[in-house]
Amino acid sequence: NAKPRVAVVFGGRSSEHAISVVTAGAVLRAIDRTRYDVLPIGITTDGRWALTADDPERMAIAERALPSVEQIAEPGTGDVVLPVAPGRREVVYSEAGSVPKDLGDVDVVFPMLHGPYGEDGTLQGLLELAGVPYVGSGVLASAVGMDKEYMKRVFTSFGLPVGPYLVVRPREWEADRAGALARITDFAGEHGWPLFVKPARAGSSMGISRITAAADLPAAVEEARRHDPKIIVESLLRGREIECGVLEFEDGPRASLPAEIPPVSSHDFYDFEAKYIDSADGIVPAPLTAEETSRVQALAVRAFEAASCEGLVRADFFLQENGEFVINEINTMPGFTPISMFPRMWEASGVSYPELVDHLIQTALRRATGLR
Ligand code: G1L
Repeated sequence: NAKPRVAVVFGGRSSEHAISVVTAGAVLRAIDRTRYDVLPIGITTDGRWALTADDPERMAIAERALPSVEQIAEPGTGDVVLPVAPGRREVVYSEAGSVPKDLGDVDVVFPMLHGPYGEDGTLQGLLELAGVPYVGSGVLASAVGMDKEYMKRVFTSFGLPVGPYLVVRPREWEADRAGALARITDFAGEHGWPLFVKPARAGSSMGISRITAAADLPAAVEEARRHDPKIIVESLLRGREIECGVLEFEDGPRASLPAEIPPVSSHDFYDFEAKYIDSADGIVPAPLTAEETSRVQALAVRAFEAASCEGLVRADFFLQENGEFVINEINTMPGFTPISMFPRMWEASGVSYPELVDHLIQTALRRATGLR
């Protein structure tokens, strides 16, 4: 009789707080209320967990103003707590000096947080400790998806082609800056300019520089190190940008039709909402041959398996001039509004947005917590 209770956790201390709120609004709108009860839990920009209004209308962009958890938090529900104790699944909230109030059981969590402490495996670890099933990848795949070095190492060991890269670890930079810079310059000599200098672990595109001369390297490394003391240097991958969605079914992962992201032309006009939320300009399905399509789909499924992903992943590739695909990265929490690439690729593959949300919840409910 009881409907499964879905806690949607969103917002957070991230530069992409508003994107998370907007996306959670779309998910809340799509969840079938005849099948599930919903508990919206927002995390404010200063890190407080709060119950929020179950009101998707207030979670949309209105007159170019971005929504936030602060605006929709239920008064007096300051510190919602997911108790960290196996076997206990109640969500409680407490106000300072009061007895925690039981908000009832949670059967599954839909985590929608960007970047560190959201999609890097830490929230997933908290939910493992609490014994609460959740949508999407577990601790390992989430952490691998957040660390560009280990992502490439995992892909390589599973036979997936990756582009040239070089890692500068914190100790090397601190002990031998000149040696590290020489190593990067040698790398440029071998693979050519431009280089991209990036934080190894970062949620968004922050701290990334495109460098065309050795003189600009020190500043680029320092900038990347502001986001992560470990940095990665990549050469420019030439080719068409192709993405593919992977969804876990009962009999294993399956790939969607791929999409193509056209090269950005600087004078293009971007709708505020489309640019802010996710590239709405992708071509779905990508104009590829049937052979290219099945080849990239097989690589996407292999990437899902290589990183031990669960639920879903978006895999991003370059189709080089020689006809070979190179994997650029995977995203365990891809853009997820109805106009984002992952939902659009599945829509084109016969899975509507509400069906996608339902499928992810069902997949999470089907698996137990613990080792799997
Ligand atoms: F739970 C899922 F399905 F794994 C999931 C969770 C979150 C998929 C996609 C997202 N995406 C987001 O939360 C975000 C793009 C708004 C920020 Cl990472």
